[in-house]
Amino acid sequence: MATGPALGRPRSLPALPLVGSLLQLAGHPQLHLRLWRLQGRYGSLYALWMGSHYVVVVNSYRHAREVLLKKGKDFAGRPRTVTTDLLSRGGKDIAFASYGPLWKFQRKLVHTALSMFGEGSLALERIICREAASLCETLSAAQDMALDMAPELTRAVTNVVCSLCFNSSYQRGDPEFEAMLEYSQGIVDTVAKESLVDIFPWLQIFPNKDLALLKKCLQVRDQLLQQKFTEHKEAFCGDTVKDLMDALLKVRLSAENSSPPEPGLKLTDDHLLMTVGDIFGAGVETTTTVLKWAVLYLLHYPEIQRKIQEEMDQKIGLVRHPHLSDRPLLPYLEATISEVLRIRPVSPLLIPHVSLADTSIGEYSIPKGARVIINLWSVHHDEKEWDKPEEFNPGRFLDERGQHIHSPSPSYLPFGAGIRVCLGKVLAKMELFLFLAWVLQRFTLECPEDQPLPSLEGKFGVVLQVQKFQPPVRQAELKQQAASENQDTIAY
Ligand code: HEM
Ligand code: PLO
Repeated sequence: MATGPALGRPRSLPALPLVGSLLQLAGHPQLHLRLWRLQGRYGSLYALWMGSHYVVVVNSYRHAREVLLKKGKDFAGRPRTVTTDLLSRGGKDIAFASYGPLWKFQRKLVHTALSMFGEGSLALERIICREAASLCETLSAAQDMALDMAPELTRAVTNVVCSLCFNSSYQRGDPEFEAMLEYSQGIVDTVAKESLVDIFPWLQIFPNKDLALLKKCLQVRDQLLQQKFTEHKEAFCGDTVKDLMDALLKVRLSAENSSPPEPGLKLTDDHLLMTVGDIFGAGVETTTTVLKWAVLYLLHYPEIQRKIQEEMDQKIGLVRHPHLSDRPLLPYLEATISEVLRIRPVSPLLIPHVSLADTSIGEYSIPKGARVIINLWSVHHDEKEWDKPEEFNPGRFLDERGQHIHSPSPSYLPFGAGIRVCLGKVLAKMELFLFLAWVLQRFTLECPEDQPLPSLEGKFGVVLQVQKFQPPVRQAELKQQAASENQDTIAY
């Protein structure tokens, strides 16, 4: 068979011995924006060195799809880093685990458990609606008092994942919930930031503030997870499965009892704990972040909020609560959610992938062991694919008659794609729709006139967070509705 000419490597940023290309990246806290801008000089696919690690940066959807879908298996690895190893006890979770039979098994288990508990059944919808009702009650009760909506959104989302993982939930002011908020923020602030320790592991021997904070937060998280795990193990009888923790215990039990035992599929306590830790952590931080971005954009674009509410008034009214089956009736709300996920992707660089064999992307050869960063920010802000990409315009996701939702460009991958696609995509979409529908049916979000609108600039990290702000909340005058029901107005 004729072989083509040997492929060349992608163009590389200049690199110095030991530090690699760090000088070009240092001092830019928003790494996704820095990597986006470097396209101007190096093209949409380029390479760089982080210390001794060869890193390939993908900025176009064509190459992103090749990596994630067409050659998904070639690129299904994950890098091992100091901070993610601490978070996942050496990759015993799903998100930061290397590709292999155990990772596949864990993913399949969680997938099955998620379908069992809700996706596709009414159970999960009921849980989300219960939390949405409680959120609306809290907002309603706030009246003129100052209220920071962020922890309320977090509690609502946390309770959904908590019900799913542990069959439990938190009341307002629960000290365990407060501890969870604190440790999770500490982890988000310190994990997987391509920090110097991750690039130069030997720096661990020196005192490091970030690493110390991460270790302290992980101690608190581990204590909490361990306590839930012990309670479940003691109560587990093998028959009734109330939550994800039980489901994992049950599968482990049947795997242990099967003969012959499946080789390479031994799930230790650490594997179970870290798997639940992933679902809990991902379940809370991602969905809450998107809800905060959605609120922020609605504050900046009141006319879009009004359009969502008009659609809700017409299609649902106020005499009943929104259901999941209302999704086809509310295309403008759906389009708004899609636009939020586009303009502020939660995971702007996904989680880095690693090539498991010598392979290629487009016309370039990629060696085994390369770290591949998919810059979702670039994919979602590509001017060749999106008309005025920095403009918040839900209408771009609607067909000409404004009745059906569609993506105008394939350059859209908020949940990734392929073998490593997000495990919580269905759950997250259910939550985003129901929480926003419930809140916007009853409340108008607005910023008090004397307050500046909060910034739309994100804070880069393992998730792209909204910048911290403490907006006061007041309940303005009630708006009369046709059905003589009241609609509260709440300021965020
Ligand atoms: C991975 C996005 C919610 C669990 C990912 C990835 C993205 C993503 C971009 C990385 C894909 C890759 O590396 O190629 C999102 C967004 C969410 C969301 C935008 C909310 C709107 C959730 C929820 C859960 C979850 C609710 C849990 C129930 C996971 C897990 C992985 C993952 C376990 C790792 C998959 C693997 O490495 O095999 N998510 N996610 N996510 N997500 Fe989500
Ligand atoms: C969030 C903080 C938690 O305390 C621990 C945790 C676990 C899983 C991580 C999640 C954090 C951040 C978002 C991640 C998720 C796994 C998949 C998800 C990285 C660090 C995304 C969006 O890729």
